[in-house]
Amino acid sequence: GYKFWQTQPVGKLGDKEKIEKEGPFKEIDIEQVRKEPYPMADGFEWVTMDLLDEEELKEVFELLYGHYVEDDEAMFRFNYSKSFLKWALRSPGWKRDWHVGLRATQSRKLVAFISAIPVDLRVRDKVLKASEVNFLVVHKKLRSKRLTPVLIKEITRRCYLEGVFQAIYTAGVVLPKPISTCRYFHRSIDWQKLHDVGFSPLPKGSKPSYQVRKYQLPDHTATKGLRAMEHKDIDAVHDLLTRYLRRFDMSPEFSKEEIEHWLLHKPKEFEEQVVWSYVVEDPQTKSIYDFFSFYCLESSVINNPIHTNVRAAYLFYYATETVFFPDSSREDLKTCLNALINDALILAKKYKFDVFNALTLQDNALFLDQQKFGGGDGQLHYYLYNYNANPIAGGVDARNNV
Ligand code: YNC
Ligand code: MG
Repeated sequence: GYKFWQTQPVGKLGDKEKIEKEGPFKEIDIEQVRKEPYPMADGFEWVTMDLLDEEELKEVFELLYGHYVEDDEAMFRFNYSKSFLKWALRSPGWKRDWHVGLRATQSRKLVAFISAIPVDLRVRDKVLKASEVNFLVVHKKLRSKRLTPVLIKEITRRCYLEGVFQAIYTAGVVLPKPISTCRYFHRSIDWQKLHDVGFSPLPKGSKPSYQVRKYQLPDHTATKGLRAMEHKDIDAVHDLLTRYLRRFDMSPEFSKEEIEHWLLHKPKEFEEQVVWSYVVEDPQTKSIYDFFSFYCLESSVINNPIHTNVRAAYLFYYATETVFFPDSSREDLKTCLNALINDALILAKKYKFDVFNALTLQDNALFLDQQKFGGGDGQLHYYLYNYNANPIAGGVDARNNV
């Protein structure tokens, strides 16, 4: 297997040997990188999508809407909104050249897509000028024709030409070779709807009314000083999150501009709200002690007479000053995170989400059980391109589950 991947600068699946010196698999000489796109099969041609253009954005939206990631039983398919795609693909430093499409020459129809955005990625003590590759999709009628390796080679070429020689990406499938693996956990908010669409089975010996009661939430949040994040909080959140993320082996390093982009909702730019962020402000000192965020990603329900969409909130970045207090214990962190995440659930209910999802990363193990999350079938594998590094336990890039 892995006819393509075995030719690429990535680790081998069986390899268990400790890497003594982490670093690139190969040095790239920009002069040696080919200047023209890879040859494409007859009848298809490369295009660079212009995601500032509403029509082209809509074409990418529609390709993903019909053909992107489904669960194993083909009951649900991710339904990324156009606002989400603007948010995810037009982040600070984004490059038009990294929005790569494939069109059928005759009909002009968009039949495949792959994208990258820039990221300063810290792996242990090294910071890589990397790209984050996402939204790889091939039209259902063109599957198994080996278009994927060409799409990957083309986005790699375009990254190399910009002096970016490493990448991070995630996938549900196993490829050579995961640097980390997380599991999805789900916390029902509207259990009845999740049951009706076939997402949540009725546990043996239970009744629907028990399940509904189990997942009930209060109408109001409990944390004193909790409020929506504002523009004036950017510096404080940037400082807190930067210190918090240093506790993990791998994380992005955010600029203030990136904090603003990824965390603040801009009603003028986005028709639909994509991200919700909250801070906890001390009433006396006005200092920010905690913050959390979640984003909205709906899934289409593929074959249901009543429900067309499941509205899911995904836990995004969070941080708390608790870990930096002298003498603070793991138990203190656990108490604090449970209070924060319970409020996040209450807010998600207020904003009409059906389910709240989180991965087994960062400090999430401290609240998943207590907040009634259940383990899902889905796994998410994290990969690095052209970087040889030892496996990483927890603490990966939360943005990469988009
Ligand atoms: C996948 N998800 O193993 P071998 S995730 C990477 N990521 O190669 P064909 C994948 N590779 O085994 P199909 C992959 N899925 O021979 C399959 N492959 O070495 C490999 N689904 O190609 C596979 N989106 O074109 C095999 O397969 C080769 O027609 C076969 O197309 C695959 O965005 C796909 O799940 C996934 O649209 C496009 O099934 C298609 O089946 C599809 O014959 C639904 O391909 C949507 C879906 C994937 C979501 C994602 C991250 C992508 C990362 C790509 C790798 C980036 C590397 C870094 C580049 C930059 C470097 C720098 C600097
Ligand atoms: Mg194909």
